[in-house]
Parts: sequence; structure tokens; C-alpha cells
Amino acid sequence: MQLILSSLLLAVAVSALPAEPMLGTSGLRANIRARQAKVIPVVVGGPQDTFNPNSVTAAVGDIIQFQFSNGNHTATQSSLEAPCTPLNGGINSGHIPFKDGQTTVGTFSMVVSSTDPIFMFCSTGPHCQEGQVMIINPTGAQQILDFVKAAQGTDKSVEGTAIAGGTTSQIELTNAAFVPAPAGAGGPPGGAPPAAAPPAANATAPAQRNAPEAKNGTAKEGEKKEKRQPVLLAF
Ligand SMILES: [Cu+2]
Repeated sequence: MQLILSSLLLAVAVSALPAEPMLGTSGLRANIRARQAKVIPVVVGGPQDTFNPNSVTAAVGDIIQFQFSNGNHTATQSSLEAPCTPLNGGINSGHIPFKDGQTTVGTFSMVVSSTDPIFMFCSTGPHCQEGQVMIINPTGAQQILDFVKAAQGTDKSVEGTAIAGGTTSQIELTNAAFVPAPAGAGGPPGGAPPAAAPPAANATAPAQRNAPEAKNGTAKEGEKKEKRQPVLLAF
């Protein structure tokens, strides 16, 4: 009996070990699980004309699921050079509205095919000039700030044409990543969305490369302060 028990305990202990190739099929299965594509929700619109989060880090194969909240917005691909103009052959959700009382949410899902930065904006009215832009796989926090600033510096947006680079669908409101603004509620006071990302944890943000490091250990106070980086908002 004792022998059986200790064998069982050993088996449990082994199966609790981190997956290694030498563990055979169970390790293989764990590896496949670890690489499974993630669905990353991004809320478009709502109480403010924003993408939330406005920065996501995604692997090739991951799916960005834009969920369209209050208002009428688009998720349209652009470029750092022309933030509010659709990129030729780029991704475009088309306009997807959300009205008070809706029990479903319009979505646009796109598969990430590269880890290069993908710049997105909303082509509705002045939303892009208000800073409704985001980056998938930005090079760092500074790139988000640069992109928002560049968008705010444009005169007007250019509409996308056909839906491209993803698929539109619907999900139940109860499964959405947001709670809609109360019916009849006006926009936010002032109306302007924040230019910078709201605080959130993203330990993998490659922002550190922008941080000036004192190589000779004689950093002045001002240099030390510069090490603080804006935090990226990502899932
Ligand atoms: Cu918009």
C-alpha cells in the first residue's frame, strides 16, 4: 500500500513539473497550449472617442477583436506619416455604430500577421484629430505619444473604402469588454480624450530602450528623472 501511495505521489509530482520536451506528449501539449492564439479585445468608442487600450502587444496569429461601443467608429489602418489617412490596401472595419439599448455589440476581428507596428485610427468626423488612434505592437511608449500627437496635428481624416483585413460580427453585450454609457448620457466633459495612455500594467513594454542610462555612473538629477517612462496600456 505504502509503495502504491508513494508511486502515486511521485506521479503527481512529475506531472506538476514545468513542461519539458523530455516529458513526451504531455509536454508537447503544454507547449502547443502556450502558443495558442489569444483574442485581444479593444474597445472602440464609448464615453470617449478612444481605443482602449491604445496599445497592444500581440504575437503573430493573435486576434485583435475590436468591440464597438457608444457612437459610430471605425478601426482603420494608417501610418505614422499620415495618421488619419487609410493605408493603401490596409485594414478597415467600416463604420460600426452602437446605439442606446442595443443588446449586441458589433465587432471587427483581425488576425495579426506581423509583429511590426500596425497603426490604426478612427475615420469618423474629427475623432482622429481628437486622438482616437492606437498601435498594435508599438516599438515603445514614445511611439504612441508621437502617433497621437501626429494625429492631433492633422486637419481632417480620410474615409476608408471597403471593409478589408478582417471580419465583422456581433457578440452579446454581456460578453463585451465594456459597459455602455447610460442611455441619454452626453459625452465626456470637454469631449477631448486623453492623449496619453491611462495607467495599466504591461511589464513587457519595450519602452526601456528609450530610457537614457548613465553609463559612467555620473547621472545628474535631471537624467534620473527621465528614466520614468509612460506606461503602455495593454492586455
Ligand atoms: Cu471614432
